[in-house]
Amino acid sequence: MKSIVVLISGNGTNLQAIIDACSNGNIPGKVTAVIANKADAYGLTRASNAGIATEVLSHVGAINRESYDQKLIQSIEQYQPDLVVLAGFMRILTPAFVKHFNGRLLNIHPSLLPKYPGLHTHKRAIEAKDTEHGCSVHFVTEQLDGGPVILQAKVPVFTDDDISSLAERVHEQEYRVYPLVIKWFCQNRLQQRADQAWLDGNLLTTNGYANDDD
Ligand code: NHR
Ligand code: GAR
Repeated sequence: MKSIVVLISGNGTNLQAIIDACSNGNIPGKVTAVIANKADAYGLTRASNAGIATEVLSHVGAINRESYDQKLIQSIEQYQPDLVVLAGFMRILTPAFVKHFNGRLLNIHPSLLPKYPGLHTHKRAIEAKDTEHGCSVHFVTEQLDGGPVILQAKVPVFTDDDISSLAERVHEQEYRVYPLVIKWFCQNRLQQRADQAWLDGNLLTTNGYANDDD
């Protein structure tokens, strides 16, 4: 049984999907702690309700990013995680943090990477009049939202969409793809080597497992 530590900043609906997938046996792992950088993150309540340890490590008042991330490493290490999962965690992590958890650090990003790294992805997709949008699960590297993609899910964008209707459609896909990728990792089927992701011994290319170009 793998130990999974989840980092959040907000609502924690992805966290909930992961907790549910662990408790129904879909993921051979256990969420051993949930750590938030915001005391009012609702995901902390979700964790408590599931009997999971929680911690708040506020970035407000931290001297700099390096010292914040060192404290974060110490908090996380108490739980000896096999995997660290970013689920709506809104702080950019330092190279030292990324190096420490290299190969066992995942993120879900609400766009079809490499399109729209960074923030406000739904707004950017609507403004660009994109006809498709989605989410990407990737290993985290020093390059923001630039680590190797493992799996993506696409959704259509409709002409009458606003940010919230589009975000909701993407969210439904996030709850499917993130638990699936975490399951693969916990089954030892998924590895990061150098800056590339491998699944069942196969190299994953630009768009991860669901590559259209294959
Ligand atoms: N850290 C590294 N090194 N690499 C990645 O790929 C990371 C990362 C930390 C977080 C998630 C990411 C996303 O999926 C993520 C990926 C926060 C920001 C950001 O600009 C950007 C991307 C992501 C998360 N954060 C602001 C900051 O100054 C704060 C914004 C806020 O508090 O609202 O850290 O999109
Ligand atoms: C998710 O849509 C996730 O993709 C996104 O934040 C949301 C968190 O929702 N992540 C980022 O934007 C990272 N910068 P949740 O707290 O309900 O899981």
